[in-house]
Order: sequence, then C-alpha cells, then structure tokens
Amino acid sequence: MKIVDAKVFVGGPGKNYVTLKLVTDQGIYGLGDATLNNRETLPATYLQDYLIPVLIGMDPRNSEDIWQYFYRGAYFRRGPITMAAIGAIDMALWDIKGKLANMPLYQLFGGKSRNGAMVYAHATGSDLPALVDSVSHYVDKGYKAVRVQCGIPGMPTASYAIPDSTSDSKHYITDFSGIRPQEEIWDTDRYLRYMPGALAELRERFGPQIRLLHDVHHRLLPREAAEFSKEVEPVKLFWLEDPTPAEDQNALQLLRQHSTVPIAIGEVFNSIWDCNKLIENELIDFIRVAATYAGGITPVKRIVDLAALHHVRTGFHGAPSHSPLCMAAHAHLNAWAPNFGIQEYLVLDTPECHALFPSDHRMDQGFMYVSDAPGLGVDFDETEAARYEYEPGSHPIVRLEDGTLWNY
Ligand code: GCO
Ligand code: MG
Repeated sequence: MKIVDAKVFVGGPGKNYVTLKLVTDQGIYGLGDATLNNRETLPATYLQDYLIPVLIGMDPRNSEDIWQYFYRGAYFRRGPITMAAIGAIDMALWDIKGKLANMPLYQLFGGKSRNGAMVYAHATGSDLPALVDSVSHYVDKGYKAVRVQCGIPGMPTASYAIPDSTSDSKHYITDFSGIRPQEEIWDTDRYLRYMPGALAELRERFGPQIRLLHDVHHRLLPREAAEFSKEVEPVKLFWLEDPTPAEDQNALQLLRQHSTVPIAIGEVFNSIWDCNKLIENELIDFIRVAATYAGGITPVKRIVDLAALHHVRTGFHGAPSHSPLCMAAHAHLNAWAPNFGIQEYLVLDTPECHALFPSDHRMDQGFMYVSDAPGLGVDFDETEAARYEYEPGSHPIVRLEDGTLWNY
C-alpha cells in the first residue's frame, strides 16, 4: 500500500483551518489538522515544501516509523510549526488505519472507557453581572463545567479573552483586522485584588455542583501564582489554567507548596519533553496538549500514558482554532484514556463548519459522544473548501501600563 497524493487546504468559515488530505493507491484517504492559530500558512508550507514530497510512496500503515522519520529524521526538531505539520500527517495515517480496519479509532486504542466525555464551555463577561449571565446560559444548556473569564474594574483594556459587546466570543483568539496585532494592557495588581472575590461570588451564586475553571493565560510570576492559588482555594475550582508561563517546568513548585488548587497546563506544548518534568514531579493535575501541534495521536498517546502513571488527567486544548479533525482525534482519545479528565470544546458550531467537515460526533448536555464511523469519523468537502481562502489575522500583544511587553 502506498501514499500516492497529498493536498493541503488553508481556509474555512470564520477561521483559517489547515487541512491535509492523504490519498492511497487503494482509494482510501486520510485527513489531518495542521492548524496553527494565526500562523496557518507556515505548517502548510512545511508540509508542501518538505514533508509531502518525501511522504509520497511511503506505506501509510507504518504510522510509527513515519512519525519517527519526520521527528527524529529532521535535524531541527520540535516547535509548533514542525509539530503541527507532523501532527496532521500522523492524524491522517491513523484515519487511514481506522478505515482499513473498518473501526473507529477508539477501538484501535483499546475500546471505550466511558460513554460521553465531559466538556467545558467558555463563559465571559466584561464585568461580573455579564459573566453571571454567560455562565447561566451554559448551565441552562446542560453544561456541567464552565471556564469563567471576567473583565477587571479599572484595567485600562479588557483582560484576556473578554470579547467586546459587538464581537462573537468564539472569534476572540483571532483578530482579522490585519497582521499588525492590537495591544492590550495588563495589570497584575488589579487582577490579584479583584479576581479571587469574583470567583468566590460565582461559586456562591451557582452552588457547589458546577465545575468552575479559570485561565490565567500565563500572566503571573511564580510567587504571584502561589499567592493567587492559595487565596482561591476555598472556591474549589475544577482547575486553574496556565498560572505561569509554561516554559519553566519548575515554576509551579512554590505554588504546590502553598495550595491544593488543581493545575492545568500544556496548550502551547509541542512534545513530551515540554511536560515530562511537570508530570513526573506531579506539579500539574491536567495536561492540556492538543493532537495538532503536539505532533499527532502517536506522541499524545505517549504523553497520556506517562501522565496516567502520575495521576495527571487529560484536558486537551479545544479552542476554536482547532478544526473538527483535531477535535475528533481528541474525541477518540477521550473515549479510551483511562485518565480522561475533561475536554475544552469550542469548535464553531455553524452550518458552514458542518458542511465543510461532515461528521456524526455529537454534543449533548455538556458531554461529547464519539462517532462510530471508521477512522477519525470526520469527512472534508473539497467543493465547500473551494469557497474559502486564507485571511490573515493575529493574536493581541500584551503590555503592562508602563509599556513593558507581557505574556499573551
Ligand atoms: C484556551 C486558550 C486559547 C488560546 C488560543 C490561542 O484555553 O482555550 O488559552 O483561548 O488563547 O488557543 O490561539
Ligand atoms: Mg488556555
């Protein structure tokens, strides 16, 4: 069996998805997601110029060797661009494997460990009353878990992930006004003074049952993160996400000495080497890698197995930047993983998105139910894809009030 053709598509409804299609000499094809948010043309170019010419002619059944070939075989390894490109190939090879076996991927991993996988939604508000409305909206829809982000009084611009009243909250991670990023101002002191009380009010308002999550988006120093986590302990968060920048795998030691708040990290990680110390030293409770830019299903399964040895559960990244193909890879991993925790779920739920990526993975009352179709269980409509083209966009840049550049 051989790979005879490969195509890369960039574009989509309201979002630039990077989609890889691998075609075999037996007519079976596989699909993978290489979307790297706001840098979409780079994995596409890496695939087209460097990986696809070598991939043509390989036996798609040897997904492990092909992964090693592109990872170990490249002198310059890792990084989000490389790993998103390799990730798409790996997903497409698993898709082919599932179709060959006539089985959904979760069966190849070891079968189902659960029926539905709990997901969490994003509630946001420019102030606390608006956030309360947003949380209520998701609770009414049956969600059991909600991430809560709130504007901070007196903060010169909105804090992370707070959409203005006119924008759709699901689009906030990409500003399509051009490639020059907009700037936001961050003020740690105001955040530390306001947010613990706001979280306590939400707990009071919504009761003990709802799982509340909060994302600090890498904005605190280790000592500040320790102070914050200690203060929010009574709120009983389901998790506190990215309290410190993720590069420093030792940064959470101080926090762990002062607080039992569960910690989730990893949405920007590209390999097991970015999180092995965090996991082995049991400094985190949830690992947030995504099958796309952590290099595909093959390496993410390995991370999940390492995590299981250390009581770390999964909480895969599921921002709207991932296409339904990445979310399908997660759905199959979530159905199998003995150490499943929760799934972030923000795929754009529009008729256009369903038309481009038809599938019967489904959401109901805050749970995701995996498809039983062979492979990933998501198709890609090339006629629909022809309607879209790449649109440049950016993440914002964050500065402190005095102009110092800070972490987005
Ligand atoms: C999350 C993330 C996203 C990121 C986005 C950047 O928890 O979902 O923090 O919101 O900001 O993925 O591209
Ligand atoms: Mg996050």
